[in-house]
Amino acid sequence: MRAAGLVARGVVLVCAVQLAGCAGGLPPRDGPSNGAIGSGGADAPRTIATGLEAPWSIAFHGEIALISERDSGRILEVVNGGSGDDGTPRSGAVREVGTVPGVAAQGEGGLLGIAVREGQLYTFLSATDENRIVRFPVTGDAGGLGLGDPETVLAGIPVAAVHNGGRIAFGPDGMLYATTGDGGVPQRAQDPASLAGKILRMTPDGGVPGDNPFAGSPVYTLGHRNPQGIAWAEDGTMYASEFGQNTWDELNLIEAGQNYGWPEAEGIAGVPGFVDPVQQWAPAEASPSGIAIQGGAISIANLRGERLRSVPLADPGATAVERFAGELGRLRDAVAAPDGSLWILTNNTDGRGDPGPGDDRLLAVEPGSPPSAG
Ligand SMILES: [Ca+2]
Repeated sequence: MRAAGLVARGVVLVCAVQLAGCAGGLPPRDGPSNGAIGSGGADAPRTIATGLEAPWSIAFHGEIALISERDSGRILEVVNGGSGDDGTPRSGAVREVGTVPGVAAQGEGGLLGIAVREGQLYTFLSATDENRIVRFPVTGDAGGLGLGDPETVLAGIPVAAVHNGGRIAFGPDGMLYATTGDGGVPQRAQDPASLAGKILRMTPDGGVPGDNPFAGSPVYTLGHRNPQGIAWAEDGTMYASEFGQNTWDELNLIEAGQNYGWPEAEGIAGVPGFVDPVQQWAPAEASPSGIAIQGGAISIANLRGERLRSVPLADPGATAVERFAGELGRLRDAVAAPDGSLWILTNNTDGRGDPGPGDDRLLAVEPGSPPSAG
């Protein structure tokens, strides 16, 4: 398998650049490793970049990886795909593309999700008085990218110190989707007139698509507390991760016009009128942010749970594979990389984590697969 070969080679390369922890890949971190399978050994992550400051999101401009930093407001590019011409990894090889103007980092807010379409970089950012989506033309070539003039795509999303949502991505329908949190005001999630506590769907220019479920509104689904991950299966099925309050974090199957319950229902509650999640986890073992679909699984980056969890796409309610528990610290994002691997962002430098050597890091791992495959 291509991915397996990539990861196996990664073990050697990581050891070549890291003096410690070669026997088991990266040095272990303090923390539980309760039954996690597949960690260490041939499954060891390949380091793409190090020294990131509170990174939040990864997006690909062609084959060039871009990273957002929440507090600095910087957009970084990974130079030469993270390796030199001879395949030698260039750990930490990132350069600044530009700084997004207007970012007012506060609490969980700042420069959050990013997405790329047709040479434009879309950013979800917290300003002093609102969250908004702003796009920029990406200028220049690999190793010398820049940002052109900003253009606001959607403004007026409520901002707060917590629960800003903030993930953006283009769906297979060519539309831009954005997750928004309740901003600490739960009832907003049930208010169709509020842009908070929702998943939004808009045209690349920020217009309302004619086939949105609520006429004239970018609201696509409602009843969300703090969703931070969205991804689509090949058949177009959309999934979203969501932070619950104290009891259940969620993985939801997203369908237009549906209500996912918050704050009237949390987790699998069976309340009529609300859609239950396909799977739920206790926040201490989860706290899910970015998700990606690659290799037959939905892979979920978990913050407080400090693990990568992969749910089999063929049966999203089935037991998940858990990897890297307690080894990498908090995980913020997961994306499907063009080379078939899964790239993940650690999140240990934003004040809530315990930074290890090189943190924060962008890592390539083997994509998740169903636990009972074969
Ligand atoms: Ca729910």
